[in-house]
This record gives sequence, C-alpha cells and structure tokens, in this order.
Amino acid sequence: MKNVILALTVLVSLAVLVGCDGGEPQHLQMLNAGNGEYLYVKLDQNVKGSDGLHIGYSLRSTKDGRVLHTFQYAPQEVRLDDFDGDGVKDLVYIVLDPSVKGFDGLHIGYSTRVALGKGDGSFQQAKVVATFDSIE
Ligand SMILES: [Ca+2]
Repeated sequence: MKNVILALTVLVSLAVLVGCDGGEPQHLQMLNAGNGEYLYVKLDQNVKGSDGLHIGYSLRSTKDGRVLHTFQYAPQEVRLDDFDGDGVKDLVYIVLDPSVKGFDGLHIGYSTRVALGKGDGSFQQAKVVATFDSIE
C-alpha cells in the first residue's frame, strides 16, 4: 500500500511538472544525490536512441562524470526517490513513448519508468510502471 501511495504521489508530481510534449528534455535537470553530488541528463553520442538512428541520453554524476543510467527516449522529467522503500534512491522519470498511443490514436503517449538504485549510485534497467495518453 505504501508503494502504491508513493507511486501515485510521484506520478501526480511528475504530471504536474511536465510541460508540453517534445522529444528533447525541456530544461537542464540537476538532481541532488546528496553528499555534494548532483546528477544531470545530457545528450550522449555513445547511447543509441530508440530507433537506433538518433542518439540517446545519459545520466551522469558531477563528481566523476560516470554514466549512471541511459535513456533511449528523452526524459521529460526526472526525480530521485526511494520508490521501493529499500533505503536506496531510485530514478523515476517520464518519457514520450512511441509504444504508447496518445489520446487521439495518432499521437504518441507517455510512460513513467522506474529504475531501481543498485546502491552504488547507478541504476538497474528501467521498468514501465504507468502509461498515459496525455499530460493535459
Ligand atoms: Ca529504492
């Protein structure tokens, strides 16, 4: 039950924070990981996008620049939170997702994904926890 409430809280928070659609992150996102470390999302030529043609994105640390997670789709909003309650911060984000149909069946929708923290600062492969056809 706690996880459901937390998931709903995160979804509502993310939905409120997401602006109009588009394939690019809307602004530079810096996440406070604690202990003076911040995480940021950047275009990364070493990451393939969902279609294999475009480049994807990586989440990196300001401490050492290491890649902590990769994104095939441009994340619209990214948050750090302990999604599963194990005491390790997890990555929660929304992406414009071509596998999700939009409200009119023509445009694409969104998915909310969670990548559980491994405990070393990096994250497991993300899983879709919710999809929605519109953010308006
Ligand atoms: Ca966790």
